[in-house]
Amino acid sequence: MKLEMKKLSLFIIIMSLVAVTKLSYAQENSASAIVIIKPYIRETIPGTQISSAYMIIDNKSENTRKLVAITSDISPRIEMHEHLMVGDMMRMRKLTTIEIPARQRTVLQPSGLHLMIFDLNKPLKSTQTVKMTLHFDDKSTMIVLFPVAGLKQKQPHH
Ligand SMILES: [Cu+2]
Repeated sequence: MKLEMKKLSLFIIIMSLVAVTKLSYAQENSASAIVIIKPYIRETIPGTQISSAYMIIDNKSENTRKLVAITSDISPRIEMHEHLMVGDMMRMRKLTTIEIPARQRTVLQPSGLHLMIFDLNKPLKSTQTVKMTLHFDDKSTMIVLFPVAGLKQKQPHH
């Protein structure tokens, strides 16, 4: 009887170790360590086929992550952009990646880093939500729902 109890507790200890190992493995090796805060995409300006999208990317992992691509059914061409001042002019520049340092947040916001959506299949209306897939450098992906923000809300000048 005593031996059985010992065996059982040993079994429980081993199983909990396995569970803990699996959990930390999952956290360090998938996009679960990335949290997206307040995503939104702009309603389309009538007569245009472009939009831009914003969010805060929170990297809770110990590793620097890079956003490398964005895909969606709404458009065949979604780019990562930054705004920069060239003399007195605000210009946009295409980026190949957006870095999110370990244990830090990278903010995509008007007049700063943003996602630029070209060649929209359909105009975006403020009642809808848009699904986009974020692709990271560790090959992980994350599907994010972006509510469409109406034109009356604060807009960047593009
Ligand atoms: Cu842009």
